[in-house]
Amino acid sequence: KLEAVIFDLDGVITDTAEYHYLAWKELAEELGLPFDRVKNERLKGVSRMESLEIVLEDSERSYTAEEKAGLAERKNESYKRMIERITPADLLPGIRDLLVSLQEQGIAVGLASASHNAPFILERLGASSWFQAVADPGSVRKGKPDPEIFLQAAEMLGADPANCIGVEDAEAGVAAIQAAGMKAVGIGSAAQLGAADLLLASTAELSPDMLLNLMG
Ligand code: G16
Ligand code: MG
Repeated sequence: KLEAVIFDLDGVITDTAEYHYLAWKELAEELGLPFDRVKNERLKGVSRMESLEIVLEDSERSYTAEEKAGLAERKNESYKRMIERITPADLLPGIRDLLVSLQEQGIAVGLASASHNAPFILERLGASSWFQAVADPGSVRKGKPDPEIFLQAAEMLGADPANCIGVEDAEAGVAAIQAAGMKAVGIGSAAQLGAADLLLASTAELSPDMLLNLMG
């Protein structure tokens, strides 16, 4: 029986990756470091501090923990200015209808995002009321592919992980869902997400019936 669907945010509910890209690029340029869209791919689903390590990997000089905290803060301030522009029109295709029908069918909905800005983004999208639980990445010790954040969301919803489906666009995210004992829906291509229990090219293809069938 399907009790809950637990979503990733970036790449599933909305596409914040472009804003992360622009904010990291701005920081990299200030530091005189190369940064492009290829490198940005490696930041998807990865925490802010781990992302910074990837941005700094070509640097000739090393940074203290304090300096790193300052750089991450700088990136986050410019990112926060960008996400103020988000509106409900930025929900990815099919997501609004899916969340409405899950609510109508009494299926719980949770969020398992690595982003500390997730509550603000849900608010800007007008999507907060569809989520009964938002896991707190600040309280999670290990990021994806560790299952911790998906397990926290299931626990907040009072759902048995075996009766949950997770939806992800990142390889580490699909691995996290499966390690949590949940069924994984991957949004993307087989090259990265071949391990998913159900693979879809776009969120537009998601439907409640498809999710109910997957649960069996
Ligand atoms: C998102 C993005 C990552 C970002 C991370 C942390 O994860 O995909 O690129 O680094 O959140 O974001 P913040 O700096 O806002 O805390 P997800 O899990 O929603 O795909
Ligand atoms: Mg994602």
